[in-house]
Amino acid sequence: LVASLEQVDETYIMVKPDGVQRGLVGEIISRFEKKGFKLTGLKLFQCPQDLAEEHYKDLKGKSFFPKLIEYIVSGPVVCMAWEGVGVVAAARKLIGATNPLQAEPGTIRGDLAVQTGRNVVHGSDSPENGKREIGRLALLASFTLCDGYFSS
Ligand code: RTP
Repeated sequence: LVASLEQVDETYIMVKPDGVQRGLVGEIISRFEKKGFKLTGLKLFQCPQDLAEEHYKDLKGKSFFPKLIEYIVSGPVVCMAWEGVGVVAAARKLIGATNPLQAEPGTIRGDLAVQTGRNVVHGSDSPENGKREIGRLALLASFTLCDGYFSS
């Protein structure tokens, strides 16, 4: 009964081009699997410019925006949907602070990165954005979900 009252959310996790190029995809997937979250979608693809700009549109006015878009489209990314109770906030904790030098050891960025502009992974910042980001991928990149294959 308690479990049924808990909200199951979904989050969008993207291994950025540096993470793919450095061979960190398995390591990153493994951290979410070991934590106990459920993988419901996975796709390796080259992110088009317009999708990258839409994904980061809230940062459009920032000085680093052009470099950020250039980085995101510089090579393939791995897009994933992960499901679970509290998954959005927990994923942000597993990922660590935006600046990898400030990210705690034990987090993905804290263990695997040094530069803000090469911080290996993205995670949605709210359940609403998780749904929105996954929905956008479904629409623009034929990203489909496979849920219901086991109950957690
Ligand atoms: P993300 O959206 O990628 O998960 O990252 P975040 O929430 O931790 O950080 P956010 O402020 O949303 O920034 C998005 C991404 O932009 C790049 N960035 N560069 N040069 C800079 O000062 C700077 N600041 C942010 C990073 O790749 C960051 O993850």
